Amino acid sequence: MKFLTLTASALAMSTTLASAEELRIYNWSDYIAEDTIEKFEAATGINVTYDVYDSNEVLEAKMLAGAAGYDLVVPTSDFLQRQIEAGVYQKLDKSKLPNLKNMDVALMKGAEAYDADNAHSVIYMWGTTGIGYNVGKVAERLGADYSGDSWDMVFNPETAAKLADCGISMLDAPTEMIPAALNFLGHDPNSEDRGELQEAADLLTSIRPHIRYFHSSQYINDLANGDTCVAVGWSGDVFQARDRAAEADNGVEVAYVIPKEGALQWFDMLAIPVDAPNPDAAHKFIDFVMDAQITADITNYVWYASANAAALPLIDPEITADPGIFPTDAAKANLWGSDVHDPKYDRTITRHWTTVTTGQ
Ligand code: N2P
Repeated sequence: MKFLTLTASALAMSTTLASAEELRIYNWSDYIAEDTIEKFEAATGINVTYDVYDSNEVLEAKMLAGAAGYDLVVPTSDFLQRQIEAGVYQKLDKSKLPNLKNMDVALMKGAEAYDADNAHSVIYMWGTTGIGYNVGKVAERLGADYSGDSWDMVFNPETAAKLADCGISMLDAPTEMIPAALNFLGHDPNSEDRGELQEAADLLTSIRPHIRYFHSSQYINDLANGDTCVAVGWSGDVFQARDRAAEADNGVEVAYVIPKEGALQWFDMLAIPVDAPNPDAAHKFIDFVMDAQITADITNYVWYASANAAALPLIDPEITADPGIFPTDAAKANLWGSDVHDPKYDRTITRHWTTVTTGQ
């Protein structure tokens, strides 16, 4: 009797194990709708483990080390390209991705600059790196007629000094911040000129005393609560801050601006590591998020632009009409993409960034 019971429970256990298919996702923080994972689990019976990061460098270190155990990750396009070259990602099996037909052809064509034939990746969301600010506090310090549409707000030491007391934060993203400083100085944001890079680093060092912190996710709540008043940040994150402030009804008005000098435009890409334990489930998830309604739900929650043409009619008109999320053609003309640079350039950037952030 006892033997039989044991056998029965052993059987039950192996059935559970067989049916509990796992999918491990590693994505940016604040980058998915509240119900996306739940809906995917309900639709497929696959259990999802969902971890987050807020830095391409952190993701890259894990990917290059290998055996991270993830089935799906979301590098930004220039990082993706370098990681493809390092052999980190597998080719997608497009026969498993019927919803590819929903993607915006022009945007996917743009992403081909980083991944030929879109062989390894699909655009998850895209956006810009601009400035989020507290409208009231900035007006108090710079005057009501300060236009707030320029990198002057953070890169001009005199302006930054006036804002320092209410808190300026900057992304801890060297490959985004140094090019923005280059652009402000009138140089090509992709410049590899050592002298120009030094000038950009010097500019950042000169404003360093006015920067409260370098961090790439904390600024959402800090802006929303009025604990900081200016953040160099990612478009959707700043809109989430605006949304959180409105929900808290705390009198904080947050605005996002793509500075008139221009800004970085990036694509975040869904990609499957070569050593993914469950690439089949990863394909299922990619196809799931390319569903028009699912991706519209994500954009409606995180305020990042979708590259899914079929989803556009399902996105809140407030979002599709906002030039901070879907830039106007005039603003688009000033956006730049991030080139992939050689390892020597990367070491230079890393060295400058250490000096800027630690003073050493
Ligand atoms: C989401 C940040 C995604 C933008 N919090 C970074 N490419």
